[in-house]
Amino acid sequence: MRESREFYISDDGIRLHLKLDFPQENCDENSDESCGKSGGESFGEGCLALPSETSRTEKAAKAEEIKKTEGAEKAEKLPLMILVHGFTGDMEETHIRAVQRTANEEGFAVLRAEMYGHGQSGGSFGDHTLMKWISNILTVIDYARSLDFVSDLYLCGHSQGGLLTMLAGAMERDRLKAILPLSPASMIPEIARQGEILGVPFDLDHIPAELDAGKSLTLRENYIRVAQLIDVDLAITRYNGPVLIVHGTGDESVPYHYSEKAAAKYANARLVPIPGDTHCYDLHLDQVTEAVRAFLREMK
Ligand code: FER
Repeated sequence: MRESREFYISDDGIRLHLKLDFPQENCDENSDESCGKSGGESFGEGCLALPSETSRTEKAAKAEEIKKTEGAEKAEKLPLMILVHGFTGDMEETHIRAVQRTANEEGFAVLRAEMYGHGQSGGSFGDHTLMKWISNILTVIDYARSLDFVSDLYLCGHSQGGLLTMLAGAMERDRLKAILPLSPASMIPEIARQGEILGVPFDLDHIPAELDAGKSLTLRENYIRVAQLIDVDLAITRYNGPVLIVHGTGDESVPYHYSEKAAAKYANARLVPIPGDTHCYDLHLDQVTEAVRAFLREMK
């Protein structure tokens, strides 16, 4: 049985907070059912059929077989999904946990990762930019590739983490079996170029030094300067693998129509609308997890 782990890796001196969760085996320590453990056979005292020489040999052979099976189980590879939160988010948010559990239930290991300036990772929120997040996710992908139990890699992210998923999909197109941008904030670069961020207009020739990002957080100007350079359309055209986009049609932070546009441009995308739902799926989180479950099942 593989154990969940919480740990840190370094991205050029910035610590990244990660949690790795595994599928639960369908048995527990106290249950003999379907575990491949002792099958109720006993040669101990009080046993009616005392062990003959032959049965001892059989027992040894059986023990050897069990050992081999356990070895094979340990060596068995698993698909792994990297999962990233959004802007001001973290890995413990309800929707992130729900997607993680769903993927675990479908037999995927899940590596939740917190990006620069978020959760327990290093860096301050005010200094975060999409380029720092890109550097972070490339490091997380390299780490995931180094794990010997990993078969196929998947990348999933919510909102700004969904945009990151689309960008990383293009960069790691040969390494990601599928990507799952959830309510991706794919419009950030476009609106930043048009002079708007977080619903607040700004003068393109005088980018404000600081912006109020809510939750008592302040965003600094480099966030905007970096966002303006990001080419989402290029990223979309460079990823030909399967894409699952899930998006609430009542999302007020990232309007649904941006996902319609993105899905239409991808070579191989499925868009699942969540009727009337919000940015973080306050109404129908179950529909989100069912869409993710169905997609992952088909991929396996
Ligand atoms: C914005 C709209 C949405 C924006 C960020 C988001 C920085 C991201 C939301 C999220 O990740 O949940 O204008 O600007």
